[in-house]
Amino acid sequence: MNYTIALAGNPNSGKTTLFNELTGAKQHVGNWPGVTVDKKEGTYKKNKEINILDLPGTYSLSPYSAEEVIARDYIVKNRPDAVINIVDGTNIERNLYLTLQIIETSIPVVVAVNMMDEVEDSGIVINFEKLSEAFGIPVIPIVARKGKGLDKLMEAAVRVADDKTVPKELKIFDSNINTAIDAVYEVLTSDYNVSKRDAVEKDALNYWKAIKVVENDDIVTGELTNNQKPEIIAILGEAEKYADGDTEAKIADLRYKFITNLVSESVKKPKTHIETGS
Ligand code: GDP
Ligand code: MG
Ligand code: K
Repeated sequence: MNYTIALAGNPNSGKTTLFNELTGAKQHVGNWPGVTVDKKEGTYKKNKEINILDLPGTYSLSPYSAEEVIARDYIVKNRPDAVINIVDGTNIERNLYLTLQIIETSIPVVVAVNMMDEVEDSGIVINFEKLSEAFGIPVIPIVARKGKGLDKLMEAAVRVADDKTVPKELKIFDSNINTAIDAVYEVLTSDYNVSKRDAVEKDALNYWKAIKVVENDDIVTGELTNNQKPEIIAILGEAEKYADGDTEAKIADLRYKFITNLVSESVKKPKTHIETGS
């Protein structure tokens, strides 16, 4: 069985280091079609049936940069067998913003918490079980630079790919936003019938699109048909009333709140933490 596993993460999270450790020297660097963003592909050095693809480093999956559009299109349209989301453990709160958005695509995903050498040196204690339980996916500590934790990481990635384990539906949004997402989803899926075989993946794509429409995502909104637009404009108008006129800002705010809560429950920082500013 062949697998495609994509690496996604913030810039500087150690994505290239991990990619090089996993693939050894046999990698191919090209460009993503139409843009001069590096596209690196290789095979896992311990199992040649596993293809590893390095997505561009991003903080988010917004429509505003080529890197983010490449990363999200690849995840939602190509649907790799699994995503490894590499996270900088010394900066976990900021990095989990992307994690939430990857989880929202309903793709099998494993979170790799990197830089665990620095995390341990600084006295930060991360409760991996709690994070894993909260997301409903494996969360694995690694030190990419020393190759530590990578066997476990790859075992977990293959496991979620085989089992098609998708993350939990997280309770991030408020009832106003959820009502709008569900209503947009109904509009997006009322137009056509999907075969049983395609239904699960189509549903995941449409649910993701529904979130993006409520976020006022230019690209996804631009793909709406003229039939869909009037109903969707009405749904968004209603949602905006309860979101101080800005559902995009509201959604971002709710994501940050979710992460802040989760981190306060699962990451213990030492009382006298000295910022190194590195
Ligand atoms: P990318 O931007 O995500 O591709 O990140 P890089 O792979 O270029 O890594 C960013 C920096 O973090 C480099 O200086 C790496 O050597 C360093 N780095 C990567 N992994 C680790 C790790 O596990 N521990 C520590 N301490 N540094 C790491
Ligand atoms: Mg890199
Ligand atoms: K560093």
